[in-house]
Amino acid sequence: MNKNILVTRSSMPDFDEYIDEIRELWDTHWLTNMGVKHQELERELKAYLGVPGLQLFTNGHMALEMLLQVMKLEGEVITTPFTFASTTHAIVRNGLTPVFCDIREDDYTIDADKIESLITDKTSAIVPVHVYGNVCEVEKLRDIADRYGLKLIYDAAHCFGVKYKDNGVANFGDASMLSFHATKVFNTIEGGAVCFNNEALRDELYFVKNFGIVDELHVKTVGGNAKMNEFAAAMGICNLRHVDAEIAKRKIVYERYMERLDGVPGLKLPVTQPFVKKNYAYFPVVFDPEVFGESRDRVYDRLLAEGIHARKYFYPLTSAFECYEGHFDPKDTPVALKISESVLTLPLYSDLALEDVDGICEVILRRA
Ligand code: T4K
Repeated sequence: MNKNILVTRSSMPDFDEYIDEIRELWDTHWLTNMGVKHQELERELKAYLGVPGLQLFTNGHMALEMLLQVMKLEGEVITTPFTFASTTHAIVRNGLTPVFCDIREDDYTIDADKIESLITDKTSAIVPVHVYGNVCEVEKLRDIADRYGLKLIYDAAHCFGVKYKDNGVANFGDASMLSFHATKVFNTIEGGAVCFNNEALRDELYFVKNFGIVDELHVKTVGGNAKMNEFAAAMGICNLRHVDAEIAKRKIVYERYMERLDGVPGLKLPVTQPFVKKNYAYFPVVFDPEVFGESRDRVYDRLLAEGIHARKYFYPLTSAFECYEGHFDPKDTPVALKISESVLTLPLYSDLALEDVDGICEVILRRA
């Protein structure tokens, strides 16, 4: 192959549809600070996601960081190192200590059976990640959180539109963060949200993303600035009209990968979880070099040589980042370490041509 294929490609509405959506902003000159587009998107997302409460943010990271702030956590937070930098950084930037729990071999989510041994009198919360759109063991996690009086806050950055037992996945836990980054199944260019079912969180989140301002005379909390602007919200309004069609197209691409790669010795493909409606956000493949005959890194290099930019999401583990050197030992989570060293996420987006999927699979299977 001699094409430049990136790991993903942003979904965008037709140019004219977006222009129509933003036209009124030239009349109102109201560009940010919870304007009409912001309010409309918030309403529409609540209905689409089936969540009682939702606050929009400038991006997923700030949504998570500010959510942890308003939860008033202290001490230690049990979480996964097999994630994007954001999850761990959000914990640390709140002055909290991440305690890393290992992940499950099959779906790469936090291993609920290993959490209790990590709980101390300093633990205040669990922050699991529905990584790649795979749903965590939500019932077990709820049970542990309840028994130990811990907050349960999900990083659901990958989970737009995912359902578990017919319930929007953002309904689980005390609150969930979604990312609407350009690379996600649903995007607002940059953007994110916190979904919650506790009404008390609504005002807290609203104030914290706008400097803690209540009104012109009152500033309630030490907030920051993480408001979604009107242009981003307008992009979301447009993209939301098409998101079901986008997910359906992703499914076709995903299934073509499954068809081409299923049963190949030494390759572990994404799992199908019971009761889960997928969003086909990522296509992670785990390589067993002994059986497949080639390492993940070798396959990555060969794909790159042919213009195919697969990505090593998530390598290195966040516990191995140089900014955390000396604080954690990645060997404490051996499953996560092994998966991070052997996983490759293949290109996946709604209009990736099926012949390109075939070409990518051919390169993978060719071996060196
Ligand atoms: N928690 C988790 C578990 C997450 O995965 C993330 C974000 C967050 C929290 C934080 O949410 P946000 O604050 O981002 O809303 C990308 C994304 O930037 C990041 O949102 C995402 N996770 C992460 C998994 O992937 P990079 O550094 O790999 O992005 P980049 O610039 O290399 O882009 C990847 C590919 O996407 C490009 O090769 C082409 C395509 N792309 C990229 C951009 C920027 C587009 O098609 N359009 C674009 O505008 O992090």
